[in-house]
Amino acid sequence: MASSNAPEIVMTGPLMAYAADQLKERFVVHELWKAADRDALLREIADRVRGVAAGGGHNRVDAALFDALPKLEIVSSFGVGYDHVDAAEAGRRGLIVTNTPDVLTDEVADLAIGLLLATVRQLPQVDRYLREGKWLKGAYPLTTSLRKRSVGIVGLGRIGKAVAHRLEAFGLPVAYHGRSRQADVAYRYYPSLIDMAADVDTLISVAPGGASTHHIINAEVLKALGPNGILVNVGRGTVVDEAALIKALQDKTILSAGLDVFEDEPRVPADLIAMDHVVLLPHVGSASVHTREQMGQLLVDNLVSWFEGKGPKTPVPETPVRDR
Ligand code: A2R
Repeated sequence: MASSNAPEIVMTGPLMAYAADQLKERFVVHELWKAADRDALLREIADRVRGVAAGGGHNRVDAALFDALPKLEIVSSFGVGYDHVDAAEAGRRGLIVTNTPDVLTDEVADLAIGLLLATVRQLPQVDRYLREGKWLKGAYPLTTSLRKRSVGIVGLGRIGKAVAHRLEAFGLPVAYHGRSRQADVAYRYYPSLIDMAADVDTLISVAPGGASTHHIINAEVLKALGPNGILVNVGRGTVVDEAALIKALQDKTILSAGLDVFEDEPRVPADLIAMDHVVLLPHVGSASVHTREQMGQLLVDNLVSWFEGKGPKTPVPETPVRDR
């Protein structure tokens, strides 16, 4: 238990015990999602709360919450993606927003490669085949292959580069699309996503969510990817026009997809679930004990560092870094 004069913070939703227990030792914690009357709790604590710990993507942290907490200084968010936090608005108000980058990069990149292999070699389907006793009647049909594939990465950031390094080890050519060419990167750059999709047969999306990436992988991009095309998405579901993807899969405009993220999580369209030729994961990119503990620690460390007057450890680019 924190002392009664410890800084007061709000948790917007549940966090893993590893992080929540540390927060409760250091801060007076108000658990917003548990309040019977959320607005009444916010009114009661408005003059005292200086921090927010934001877990996961479902509880929005936006102008309404900032208005309700006029003494707020910092929002420490769990995960590298922070599209559930209105960071631009926070920046306008001089508030700090932090996320948990880097500590999950390798884990998500590993998952991306696993999902790519699972999709190309149909690993979940093959597993089901064996369990259903079908091997006794004959071999599983031959699958497509990673051999001869070329990959376009949408969003060559920290995770995208870690995916690209792994693909190099697999002997696959890599290209990338982003808003700008990266001077220190030898992979082929495409300013146009549709041009890249036309030149490769495998797209891996590791781009963040938000307005600038909304539905950039659309019907035209999928058509350009073509009938041998495979889409892997480990970034954000909103980057892909899910309805267009479903149609492209149904019409065989592309071959298959491996998806760890969806537009309206945890709801996954029945049309996708009904398809046997896609691989669907429940947003588990960073979901190992090791990596989730590192992320939780960084969420805690950002708040501790801030309230010790040492500044935020990993502020997002939209927010000003300011000393207390
Ligand atoms: O556009 P650039 O050159 O700033 O490259 C960034 C790219 N990106 C975009 N690409 C295309 N269109 C856009 N509108 C756009 N906005 C950003 O995404 C950059 O290469 C990449 C993001 O890289 P990082 O900021 O290093 O993020 P990290 O750690 O790789 O994580 C990526 C995403 C997270 O935001 C979560 O949504 C997910 O993976 O876990």
